[in-house]
Amino acid sequence: MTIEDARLDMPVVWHPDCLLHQPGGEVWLGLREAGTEVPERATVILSALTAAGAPVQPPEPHDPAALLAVHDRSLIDHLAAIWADWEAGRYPADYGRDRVVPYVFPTAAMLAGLPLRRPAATHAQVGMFCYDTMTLVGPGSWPAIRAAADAARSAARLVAAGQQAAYALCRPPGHHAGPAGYGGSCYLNNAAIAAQALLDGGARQAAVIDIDAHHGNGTQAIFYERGDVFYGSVHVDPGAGWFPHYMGFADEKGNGAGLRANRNVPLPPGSGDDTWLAAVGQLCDAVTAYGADAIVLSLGVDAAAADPESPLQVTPHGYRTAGALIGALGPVAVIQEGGYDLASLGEYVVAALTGVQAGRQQAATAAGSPADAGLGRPGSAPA
Ligand code: SP5
Ligand code: ZN
Repeated sequence: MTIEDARLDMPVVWHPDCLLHQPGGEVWLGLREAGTEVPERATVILSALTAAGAPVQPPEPHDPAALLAVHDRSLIDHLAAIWADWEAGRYPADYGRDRVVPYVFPTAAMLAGLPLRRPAATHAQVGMFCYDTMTLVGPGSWPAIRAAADAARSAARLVAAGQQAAYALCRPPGHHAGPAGYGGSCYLNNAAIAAQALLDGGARQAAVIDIDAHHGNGTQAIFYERGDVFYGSVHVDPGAGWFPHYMGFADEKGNGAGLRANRNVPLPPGSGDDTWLAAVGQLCDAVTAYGADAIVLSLGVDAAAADPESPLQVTPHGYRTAGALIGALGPVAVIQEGGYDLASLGEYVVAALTGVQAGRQQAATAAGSPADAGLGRPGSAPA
C-alpha cells in the first residue's frame, strides 16, 4: 500500500459554529471586495477529510483561561463585544455599515509618544485592535472565533494525551493575530493556543512550524521573547511586497529568553516545491537543534499553485513531503490556517495530513516507541 492509498485516521476536531463567521468580504485599498476567507473553505476541507476516512469529533468545552494565556484581556473583550456594540450604535441600521471595520489607527506615528487612550466612539475603538481593513467582524464572528480556538486547544490536548497527531479545522484562521491585535483574516491565534496547551499538557518545549504562504506575524509576536516555544516560518518574502509587509524578515531571531527561538525563511515569489521544501527542511533542522517535545503545524495551504492570495507554486506532493518531514520530528497538532482555492483546498489538506501521518508512523517504527504514551510521561519524547 502506498502513502497515497493510506486511510487518514488522524482525529479531526471541528465545530459547525466555525461556519457562522461571514466576514462579508474585505475592504482593500478603500473598496469592499468579495474576499476569499469564506465559510465554504471549511465545508470543502471537511468533505475531503471525511472522504479520506478521518474521524471527526467536537472540541472540548470552552476554557476562557486558554485564550487569556496568549492574548490580552482587552483584545478578547473587544472581539466578544464589538458586534453587539456596533449594532447598538446603529451603524448597520442608520449608516448601512453591515460589518465592523476600523477607520482611525492609533499608530506610533499618530500618538507621537503619548499614551493610548480608549476613544469614546465605537467606530474609533476598532482601530485599537484591528490593524488592517480586511478583517471584518459580523454577527456570527465571535462564536466562530471561539469555536476555532476551542478546536485548536482540543487537538493539542489529544496530542498531549498520546495521539501521534491531531488536526483542528479552524476557521477563522489565527496566525496573524498577536497578543493584543488582529488582522489578516485572523482574530485569535489558534496555533498559539495549541502550543500553550501542549506545554500545559506536559511538553517542556514546543515548536510552531508555519507553512502558510504568509508570515505568521501574530504567532511570532506572541512567542518572540519566550524560550519555551520556537517559531519557524517559511513564507513569501514580505520584502518583495507581500502581506504582512512589516514582519517576517530573516533577521528577526527572537529577543531575551526567546533569542534564537525564532526563524524566518522568506522565499521569492514564484518559488515551487524544491525551494519551498528546502526551506521546510531548514525549519525542521532548526527544530531538531532546539529540541521540542511536541510540534504545532500551522497548516496554511495557500502556497498552492492555484491559490489567489499568494505567488508560491507548491504542489500537493510538496505538501505531502513537508508533512512527512514535520511528522518525523515528534507528535503534531495541526492547525488550519489559510488556503483559498476552493477547487484544490481539500486535496492539499489531505496531502499534508497524509504526510504527517506517514512521518509519525515512520518515526514511531524507527524508535520502537509506544504509540500512546502521552507527553511528559515515560515512554514518550526524550526527557
Ligand atoms: C490566514 C491568511 O492566509 N491570511 C492571509 C491574509 C492575506 N491577505 C492579504 C490580502 C491582500 C489583498 N488581497 C488581494 C485582493 C485583490 N482582489
Ligand atoms: Zn496565508
